[in-house]
Amino acid sequence: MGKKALVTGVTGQDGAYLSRLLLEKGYEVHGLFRRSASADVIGARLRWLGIIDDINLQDGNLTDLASLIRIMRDVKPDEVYNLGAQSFVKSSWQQPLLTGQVTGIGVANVLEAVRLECPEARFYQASSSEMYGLIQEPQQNEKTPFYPRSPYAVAKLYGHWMTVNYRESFSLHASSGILFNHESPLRGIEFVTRKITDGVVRIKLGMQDKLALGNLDAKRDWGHARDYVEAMWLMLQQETPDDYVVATGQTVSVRDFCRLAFSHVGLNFEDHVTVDPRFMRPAEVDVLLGDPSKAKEKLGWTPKTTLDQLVAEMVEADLGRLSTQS
Ligand code: NDP
Ligand code: GDR
Repeated sequence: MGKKALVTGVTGQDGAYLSRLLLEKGYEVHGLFRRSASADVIGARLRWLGIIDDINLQDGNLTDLASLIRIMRDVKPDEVYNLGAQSFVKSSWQQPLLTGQVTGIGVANVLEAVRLECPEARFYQASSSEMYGLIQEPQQNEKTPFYPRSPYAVAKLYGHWMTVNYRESFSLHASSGILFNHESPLRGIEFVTRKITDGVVRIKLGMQDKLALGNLDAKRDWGHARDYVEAMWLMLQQETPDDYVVATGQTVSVRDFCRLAFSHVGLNFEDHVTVDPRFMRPAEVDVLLGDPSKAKEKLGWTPKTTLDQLVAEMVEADLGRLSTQS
């Protein structure tokens, strides 16, 4: 019998790539799916990957503990991947309490449901490099102290420590992946990389002339989501649960990401990018740079996709999407 996995956040970027990976490995995949009035668009990523009919969608919500208990009882998963979150940092200042409920308390809800209904299941928590925030070391590893800079990061820190605490208190096989930014053609349109590749293509096709962004000096360690979901799976295949940084070990500014993306279609970003204070944040994370040595050594994980390949894939995907509309 193949293993059963439950993925929260199944309709998001990582949920879609992880589900495809698990299906390829022969898992029975269940996904937590929250009811929406826009049901026709909500499964778009799973449809894009051609896997929506292969996933058992379970109606529930991270804020509704009863629904999580029911689903754990019905499914009895071998592995639980908690990817669901209010994941857009900028919105977390507009909706701090909701972000706390979903991104923070939501983790406690999933852990409780696992503890009560399937304590043998292995659990993965989607922790974030945002927890390093105002960085305390130039390159961040599992031992670097945290200094969150947004309501989102504060909520993630709670989820991270709850994962560690449930591992230590109840001997759950609970691991936390501290993932640095990872992108793909399935990235949400409001995140800066996808906003840029979508903007590049609209400008190239004559649909617009300018692209308004915020802080061009921010630097991030950007990898490909397809590579990063493999690290999630590898963590749950280890005998002992643990915490791992997953990153490329290279950091690049938003400005340089623009340069790469515009030049892919033969344009100069300086002719088109403007800075708009609306996209600045009340507190910024200036630079993130991860040290993935532990994941390399213990999981045998390395990123496969270079930044140039990532940018090219994202621009090409947006060209494919938008060419039919221009
Ligand atoms: P997305 O924003 O693409 O996906 C978030 C998912 O969470 C969606 O499926 C969304 O459902 C779901 N969700 C939101 N609120 C609820 C709720 N109340 N109940 C149930 N589900 C809910 O995120 P990513 O795929 O990019 O990221 C996956 C996880 O990894 C997140 O926890 C994120 O914070 C974390 N992370 C991401 C990184 C990255 O660079 N991508 C880096 C580090 C951590 P719906 O489709 O209905 O909105
Ligand atoms: P981030 O991603 O906040 O790192 O969180 P995002 O792409 O939103 O921002 C990255 C950096 O780019 C700067 N920036 C802009 N950002 C957006 N969204 N829009 C703009 O116009 C813009 N201009 C400049 C930002 O200020 C920031 O410095 C992502 C999410 O996936 C989180 O869930 C995850 O935990 C972290 O990555 C790791």
